Amino acid sequence: MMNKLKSPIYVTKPSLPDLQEFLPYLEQIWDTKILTNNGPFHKQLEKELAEFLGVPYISLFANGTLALVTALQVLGISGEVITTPYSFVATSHSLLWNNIKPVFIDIEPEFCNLDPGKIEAAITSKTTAILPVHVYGNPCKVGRIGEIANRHGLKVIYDAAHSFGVDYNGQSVCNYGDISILSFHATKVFNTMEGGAIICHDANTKKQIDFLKNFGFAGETAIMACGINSKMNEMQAALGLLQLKQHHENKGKRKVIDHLYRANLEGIKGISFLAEPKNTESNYAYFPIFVDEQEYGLSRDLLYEKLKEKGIYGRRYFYPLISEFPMYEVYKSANSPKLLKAHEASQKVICLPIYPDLKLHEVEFVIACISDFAGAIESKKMGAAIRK
Ligand code: T4K
Repeated sequence: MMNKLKSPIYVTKPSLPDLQEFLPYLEQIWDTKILTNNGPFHKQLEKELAEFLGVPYISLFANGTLALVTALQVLGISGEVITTPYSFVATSHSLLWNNIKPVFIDIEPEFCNLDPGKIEAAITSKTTAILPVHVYGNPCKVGRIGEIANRHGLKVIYDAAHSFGVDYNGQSVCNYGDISILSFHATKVFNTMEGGAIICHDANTKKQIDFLKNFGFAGETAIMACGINSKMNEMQAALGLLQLKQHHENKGKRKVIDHLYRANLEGIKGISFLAEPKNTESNYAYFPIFVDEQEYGLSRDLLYEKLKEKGIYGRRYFYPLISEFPMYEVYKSANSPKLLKAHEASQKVICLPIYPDLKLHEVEFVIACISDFAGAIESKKMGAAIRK
């Protein structure tokens, strides 16, 4: 049996630039005393990110949740919105913050994204939009979702919190739909400690978003709507400028880890993982595995606990389903038999550690533990059979 790790490893660990490189940025902030409210680093990061990602307009935010809340507000979404239960709770919280009723539909098991085949049956006279999530950074079926939305006059807001730097069919996945949001939280592939962004297609929408994230101020004295304060500050923006420089190198390191997991977990009975998405430049943000208790011999939760005993702290993203939380289970669409695939994935998933500084011997240790536990069960079974 494998020993325990000396230092624990977590599902992720944020990357940071060299501290020395950050100091000149801090000195400039200290010199100029421009700390926030669309300062020079904020402006520069918006410009550099739009170029880097290949998107037309981007507005920085204090976090991804407020970006989502504002994205719905700027598009005037109301009534009912069709969404997925298999996500981080912020996705649906953004609806409740806007007094919108979430309507949950099931996911397709291939990538755990909202199933386009289930959208039309959920549309009512109150439906105004669809809010899908590119879960784990894997693109949704954007073509089909777009067609359905057009046919029914619905807006599409993509929660692309996991999808920084993901390209689909040769362009940023954030260019699909009416609007997309990103998260730059510490746990994301690109972080500004906390942070986020909205990506939109036209200058006027960006202008409205920029008003809304600054209390709704449209000039010094006019207020255009009940906006909120969700501005990114200058320290976060400066950090973002440096983080951008190391993104490609970090993505390369994540890719090696992803491939190591794929190559070595493949043979373990009862452990499965998602295929590599086609026509996609991935960001390798997460590495979810799915545990089939019958075949593997241990339940997902037991494997999760046994990994922790070894110092490996995965996470069960996304368990429980959003629809199982008290403020959501009251909705008819939260009824779990209708959300069969989402329920199944949620019961089976563990996201394994993946981040640029994760050492390859640590990845091998994770794989060896998963394989060893299965082996231990097999030999126990064999022992029992011999004794019979
Ligand atoms: N939409 C989707 C689909 C999302 O997944 C999220 C956020 C959002 C919207 C909202 O975006 P933000 O408003 O957050 O920008 C984490 C994050 O807090 C959350 O941002 C993320 N999704 C979600 C999937 O995961 P927790 O509670 O699991 O994180 P936590 O603090 O337990 O961190 C996980 C591990 O990462 C820790 O065990 C250790 C490591 N870690 C974490 C932090 C915060 C560090 O090493 N350093 C750190 O500073 O929610």
